[in-house]
Amino acid sequence: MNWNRREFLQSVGAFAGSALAAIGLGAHTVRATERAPEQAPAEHEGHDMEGMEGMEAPVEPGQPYLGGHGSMMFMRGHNLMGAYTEPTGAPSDDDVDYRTFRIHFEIAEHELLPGMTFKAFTFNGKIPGPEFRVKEGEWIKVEATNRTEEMHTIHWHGVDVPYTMDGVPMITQDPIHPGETFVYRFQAKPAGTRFYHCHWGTPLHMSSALHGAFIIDSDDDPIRQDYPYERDYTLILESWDVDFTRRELNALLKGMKQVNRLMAQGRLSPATHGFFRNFAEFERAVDSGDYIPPYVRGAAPFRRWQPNFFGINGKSYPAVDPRSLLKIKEGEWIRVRIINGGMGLHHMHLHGHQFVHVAQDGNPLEHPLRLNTVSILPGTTVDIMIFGDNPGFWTFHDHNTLNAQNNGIYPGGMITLMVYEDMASPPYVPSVSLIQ
Ligand SMILES: [Cu+2]
Repeated sequence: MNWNRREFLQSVGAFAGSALAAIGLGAHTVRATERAPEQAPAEHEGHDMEGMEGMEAPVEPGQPYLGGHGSMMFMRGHNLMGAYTEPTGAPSDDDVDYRTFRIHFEIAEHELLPGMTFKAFTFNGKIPGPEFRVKEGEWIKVEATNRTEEMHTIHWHGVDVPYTMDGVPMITQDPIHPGETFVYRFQAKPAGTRFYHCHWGTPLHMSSALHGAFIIDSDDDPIRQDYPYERDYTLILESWDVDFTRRELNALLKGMKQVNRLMAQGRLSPATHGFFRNFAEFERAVDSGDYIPPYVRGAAPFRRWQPNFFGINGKSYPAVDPRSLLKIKEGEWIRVRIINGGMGLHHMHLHGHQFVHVAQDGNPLEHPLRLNTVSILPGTTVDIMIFGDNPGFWTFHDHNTLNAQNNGIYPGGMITLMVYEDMASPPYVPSVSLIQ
């Protein structure tokens, strides 16, 4: 473990102050890492904790604290600023060659549409998070740094990782604390369209908007052999209840203030956060009356979630992200990888073409289907192949038209276009329509 003492916070008060800065006012003191994931050196960037010298480490340097089951680290002083946590369960740097990525959690303001922005949890300040492009069998190391005041994890959805790398809080790891860097190591397998998302406070964190694509390429991809293609596109389907997101972020800020107060008074206890070593302990606490569960108090964190904005790759129609524009030429196959990064069910319909549904959940289908509408359940990924045989401008959209709206106004939301690049003089070209 690699501790940098300068990076610890100076006081509980400073901790509360930084919570305010990060959430309430957006006055982040940290820089966003702009670069997409790439092979990058694991250099430390401690700028968000400057001037915090002289702090006592909450855990002795070098002392492993992730060894036990349900280790309750959450309660051990709470402060893990600057910690660099290496869980067990994967080969060391000496054993295999790792390709290293750095990623961070950050609250960022995001523009869905001109005139419509909202604050959300993000990876690297962007919605969606950066796309990983790796080769099957490659060893991957991801240093995930938490630059927010809330807990997070990363779950590698559909990737067969060792369980200690699975990113499920209190089942496979303690949540990543504010200021902590957690290192995920695993081999990229199996090949296919996969994704990653936060698994802490999932209804809020995953949907708005801690998710991103994790594409594992293979040298002998049967889909590429059957449908030779040069270009592929990734579409992450998203839905947002921006009011829910605002309410939850504000509630979180309030909760952090309370934690800081209790911590200052030395009254922070596991039950404050509903943490128990096992089910029997929880049961006893309820039976004795020492603990009133949140669902009885009516304080369950997942309140009404009614998405009012929908999108693809962080944008709502007519603001189409360039990555979502399906460019095609006559006689060309393109591959479209669709990932449902939210909680809704979407039925993507392509005009003017019969595409081939070739993979489900990243895995090639033995019997591909010719379709023009494909349903994508929450948590699933779908790969389709489109052949360019009908030049024009074609919409590709959720056929649940309630999701093709912006705040209830049609058209909008989950709509993109497939565009033939080689049309000499199209007789009609798209314009922008905001209300119909
Ligand atoms: Cu999270």
